[in-house]
Amino acid sequence: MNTPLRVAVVGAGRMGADHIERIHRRINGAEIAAVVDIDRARAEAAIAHIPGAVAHTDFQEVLDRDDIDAALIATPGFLHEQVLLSAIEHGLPTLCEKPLTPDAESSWRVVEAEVAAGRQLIQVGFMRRFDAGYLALRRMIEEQTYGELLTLHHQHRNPTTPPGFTNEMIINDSVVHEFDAVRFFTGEEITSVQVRIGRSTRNAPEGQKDPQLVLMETESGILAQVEAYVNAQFGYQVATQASFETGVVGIGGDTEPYVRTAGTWGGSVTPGFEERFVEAYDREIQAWVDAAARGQIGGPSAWDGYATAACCEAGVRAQASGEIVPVRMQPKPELYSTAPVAARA
Ligand code: ISE
Repeated sequence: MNTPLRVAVVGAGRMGADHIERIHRRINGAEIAAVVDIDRARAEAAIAHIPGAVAHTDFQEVLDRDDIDAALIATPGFLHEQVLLSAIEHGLPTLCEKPLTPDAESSWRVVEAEVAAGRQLIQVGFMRRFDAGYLALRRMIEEQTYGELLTLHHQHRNPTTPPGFTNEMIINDSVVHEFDAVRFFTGEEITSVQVRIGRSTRNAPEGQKDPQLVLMETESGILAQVEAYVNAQFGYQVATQASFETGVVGIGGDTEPYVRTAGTWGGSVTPGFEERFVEAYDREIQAWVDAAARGQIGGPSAWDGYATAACCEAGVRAQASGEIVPVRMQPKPELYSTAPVAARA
């Protein structure tokens, strides 16, 4: 048996703690060797049950160790750039939760650092690429099972937003996944974004307009629209309907169990993204671990992180202007010349 990949998790908040449990309990070929969090007590609590794992308060302490093979970054996006650049400098395979960084300029610096290093080390946490429904739809698009894809209709509904979730975060934190999903489904870049804001729910916090309709166009003219509705109250729903020349395909619909009881029929709604995408997260992290053990990445790249950051930037400008805003991007470096990595089911 090969020795397990020794992983340092950076950030012991909601996603970090979730990934620590995942790697500790369900992922093959990896173990938690370190956790970094500015809050030492939180870091220690996250690994209290994992023998041998060490809590740190600074990523540099991890870099100074010689027994760490890979890093998983799960801190807020504004803290990512420095950790990513150090990871690249040290040749450390890294999975970075989305967003790669909060804006296109800093994401481009990460891409440039990888290009200078001459190898891809950063995988971005767009876990939906590992969801069975997303993979099935992508295959139908590639194989033209129902003819050409014409339009995409996405629903992105969250029950509520955490404190401090701004209007811009609807684009940067939620719609960012839809930008990546459209790129994943179509294999094309997004060329423009428009955002329309109409009547808002009274359940939105001060300053936030919810829901928002986002319309994007791809290089070949496919139109994709997203309803981003992040205070929908009822639960979590992320779904897509795709219209083809000879069929319409839906993914992310309600699943079993289907229950009849007390004069009602139906099932339950998933409460949040951890439950909705639990299998996708497991597959994502397994693919990353397997690839990192070979010094490679096993999913979306830093280029995908940069491209979605450019879409978000256009999206935020479109929120403010109501105009159709072109997505401005640098040319794609040769290092990323292969098509975006698709997960295999
Ligand atoms: C959250 O950060 C996520 O990444 C979820 O997948 C997304 O559905 C949600 O809207 C975001 O706030």
